[in-house]
Amino acid sequence: MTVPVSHPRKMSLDLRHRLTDAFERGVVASAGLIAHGRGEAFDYLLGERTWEQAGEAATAASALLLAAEKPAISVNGNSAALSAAEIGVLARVTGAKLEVNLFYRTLDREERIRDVLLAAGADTVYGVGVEENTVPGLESERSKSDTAILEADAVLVMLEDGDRTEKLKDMGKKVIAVDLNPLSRTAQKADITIVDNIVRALPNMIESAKELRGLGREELRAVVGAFDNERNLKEMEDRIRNG
Ligand code: PTJ
Repeated sequence: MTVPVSHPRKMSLDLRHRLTDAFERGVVASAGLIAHGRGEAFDYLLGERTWEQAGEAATAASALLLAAEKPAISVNGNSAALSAAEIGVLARVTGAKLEVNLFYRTLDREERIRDVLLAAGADTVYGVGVEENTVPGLESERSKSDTAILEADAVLVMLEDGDRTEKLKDMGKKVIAVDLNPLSRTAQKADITIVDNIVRALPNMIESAKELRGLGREELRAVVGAFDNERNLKEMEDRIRNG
């Protein structure tokens, strides 16, 4: 459906339709539509804009991916529906591997999401058809990780909540989250949390990664080290409560 350019909520409605179209194509889970609604509510409260805290988190996140030996980007139905092209670009700029990882996992959805990423320009996509639970202590289907995430030292997870971040950290990995809810378990447990809409956060990460990619590992680590996630989350929470 085409929303008229004059509609005051055009951007928000266009994003909704990306989700509903992707749901009809079997990419997004039905619960993904509800998850999007929760994100919309937080985005509305934040004024649907990128705050400086989110910009700082995006810079630190790009530095962390660039500094990693084996970075990986985990992709679910919602992130593929909203940002497939940007995910492909970020993977290329940072050297990260892409892996499909789903909560409502079916082989059919894994293949569809892989195909969306390939059509958007990704080179290789991991995570399709893994049958083994490979993340210790994680009981959901998200435990079926492929080599990209298993071998990674830094993982970007987007639009998911639950206990995976804790388990990935228990495996010694650094975790970056994109989540509009600063109070979610994933947002709270990640090393770097970008409290922003994925459609704004990923272009910011790409821009930062392009600016930072000339730096050496030590300089990149210094950028990461200067970032305080706890304070950043608290400031974003305050914005929501008092804004
Ligand atoms: O594709 P699958 O099978 O892996 O399923 C994915 C969903 C999204 C259904 C699943 O991970 C889920 O239920 O997620 P939650 O627990 O609802 O968490 C999603 C989080 O993402 C919430 O904290 C939302 O506020 C946040 N969120 C939703 N849309 C956006 C967002 N954050 C950033 N940008 C968005 N556009």
